[in-house]
Amino acid sequence: MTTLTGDQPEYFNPVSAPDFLMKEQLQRLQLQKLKRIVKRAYDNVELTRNRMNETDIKPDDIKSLSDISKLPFTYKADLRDSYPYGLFASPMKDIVRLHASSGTTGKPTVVAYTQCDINVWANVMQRTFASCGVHAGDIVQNSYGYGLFTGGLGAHYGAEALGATVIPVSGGNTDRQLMIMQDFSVNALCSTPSYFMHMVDRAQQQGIDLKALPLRIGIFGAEPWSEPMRAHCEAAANMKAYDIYGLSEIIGPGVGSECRNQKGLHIFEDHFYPEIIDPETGEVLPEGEEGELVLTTLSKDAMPMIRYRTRDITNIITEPCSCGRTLRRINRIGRRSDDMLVIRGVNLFPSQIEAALLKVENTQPHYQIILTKEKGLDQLEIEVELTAEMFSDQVSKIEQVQKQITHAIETTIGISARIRLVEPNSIARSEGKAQRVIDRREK
Ligand code: DLL
Repeated sequence: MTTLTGDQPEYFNPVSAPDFLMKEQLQRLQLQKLKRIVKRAYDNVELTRNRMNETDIKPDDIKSLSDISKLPFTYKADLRDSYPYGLFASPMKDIVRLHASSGTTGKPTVVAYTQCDINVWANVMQRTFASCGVHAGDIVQNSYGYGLFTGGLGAHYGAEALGATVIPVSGGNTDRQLMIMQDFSVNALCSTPSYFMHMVDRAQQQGIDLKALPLRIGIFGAEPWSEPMRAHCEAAANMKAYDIYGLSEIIGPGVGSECRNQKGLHIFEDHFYPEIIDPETGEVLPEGEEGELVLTTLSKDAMPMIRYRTRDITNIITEPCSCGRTLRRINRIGRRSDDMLVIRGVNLFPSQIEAALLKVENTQPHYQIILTKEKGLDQLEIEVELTAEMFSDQVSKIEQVQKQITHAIETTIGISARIRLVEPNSIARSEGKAQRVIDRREK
């Protein structure tokens, strides 16, 4: 085990060394790995082999990194269609772990890991923690759900590999979370940002001052969150809040992470090859342009993913990062190509609503978007929780807040919304990913 004490420069830590490879070295490694993984998928996964045959491409045709664009895409539907084991490239005897993500309809999608894959996962999560400033000896409260969701075990193995002390509390039971946070002198917390906001509320109700605790770092991800939400989290607990990204189909958390600069997420490119494509045409876009992130796993043995369509919208940041990491960065993921809401012909994303709401002073990031149809016309209603103090304020003050929010929404997204201010704690809290949108329109 390598000990990261935080006293040395980051590139001095052997664990983080791949983050600082020279571009040519990295690309050489990527090409070598790409050739191997494409061959592995072709030889062992029927779906990939058939798709490659249909487009008349063979593993030997991959001669440079840009040849990746010749390969066919893999979609979420492919995992569903081959449920449960159809995309595995390893025999079951070599598979040591399964995870699954719940789909909106019917069966979950299943993902598999060999022992080598688990080791890679621990490595990228270890590098994630290091990049967020967690050190050996830190106490890490892991409030991501343990179980089929990849958040809990992914963060767990990474924090252990780093030499931190992990508290595997999982999600839920917020009062116990707060007790642990105080009694165990927790330095770093892993959770979804929305669940952390719930903890903040509950702490306030109980008179616990999170700012007075040794908590330094929040490692937040698994759902979109905005810059104003980050400011909220950081101010509530006097800590730094970092964005981490990943998806079960690729590995789980550990695909990318922010560094101390908090300006985009470095992709662990020695294991995951990113491309940005036009989601409509499938064409690769020039570096820097916004589009859909497509990822190819360069190391995953049990279930190689070739050009997986993540549906997550972002862009590659072209400038180098002053932290010294040579890994390319993506901008935070504010939306997915499939969570776009079309309301009266206007396209909008839940994250735009969150950003507009949080511009209004004293609003909390507890909200829900409700879509209905009245006389054939889409109606947008946003329920926003009042804070306890505001709830006891005069009606005129509450009306003023309502007006401010209405104005902020209208000027930001360009359509009018009905704002309903609701009692504190009346919107259901999630222990994992928040459900922001309730669509009651008939399909
Ligand atoms: O959410 C893995 C994860 C666990 C990531 C813990 C970070 C922390 P899935 O359940 O398969 O895996 O969901 C993946 O969640 O395609 C994104 O749409 C969304 N997502 C994940 N991280 C972020 C993030 C885990 N930092 C899907 N910002 C992805 C925005 C995110 N969206």
